[in-house]
Amino acid sequence: MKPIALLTTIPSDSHNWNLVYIQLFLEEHGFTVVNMGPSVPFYLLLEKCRQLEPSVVIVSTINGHGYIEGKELIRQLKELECMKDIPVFIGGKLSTDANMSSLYAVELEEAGYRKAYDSREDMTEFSRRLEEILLQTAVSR
Ligand code: B12
Repeated sequence: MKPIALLTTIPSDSHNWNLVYIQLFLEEHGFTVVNMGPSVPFYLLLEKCRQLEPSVVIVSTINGHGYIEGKELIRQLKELECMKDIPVFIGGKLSTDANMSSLYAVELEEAGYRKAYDSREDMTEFSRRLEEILLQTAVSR
């Protein structure tokens, strides 16, 4: 059975094509993807995490509010016992200021994300992280 990647966004973000793109990217890397679609309220995400116990959670956000709502999201997620050790990644366009986004990425990592990607970083590093998770999941089974 393939490991589950839970794909989500922040409550205010109604963009969808970024989610479609990341879903395909994750599927190509060997994950079963549960895509929660745009504008996901925190409570629904928490409910899904409890229900699925995913191997990884990916937050894709491009509307510029990621650096604010992304912090609240990770705070609530890490309060769940089943999510304490699960890697969570965030990426896309983290703010409306490209220069500030790399600083916000650091803040988001300090808040609990395994890695935060601003729009200029390429997908190779993300691929590498996904491959690590696949390997770890295979070993722990
Ligand atoms: C299409 C679009 C819309 C459509 C959305 C349709 C739909 N069903 O999705 C509509 C018209 C509805 C819309 C609305 C709005 N939009 Co709009 N939209 C866009 C647009 C033109 C393209 C986005 C897109 O689909 N890209 C295609 C996907 C595949 O690419 P991507 O999103 O860039 O994702 C890539 C990376 O970000 C990265 N990535 C994404 N997620 C992740 C996650 C991880 C972990 C990693 C590693 C990488 C990663 O990988 C992807 C592929 O390279 C962009 C401008 C642009 N050219 O990017 C603006 C843009 C995103 N929108 C913007 C805004 C402000 C809005 C509105 C608030 C406008 C308004 N005032 O009403 C609203 C409301 C949005 C809301 N509430 O969230 C801004 C966001 C500001 C910012 N971040 O700087 C942008 C950047 C336009 C701009 N230059 O100002 N939008």
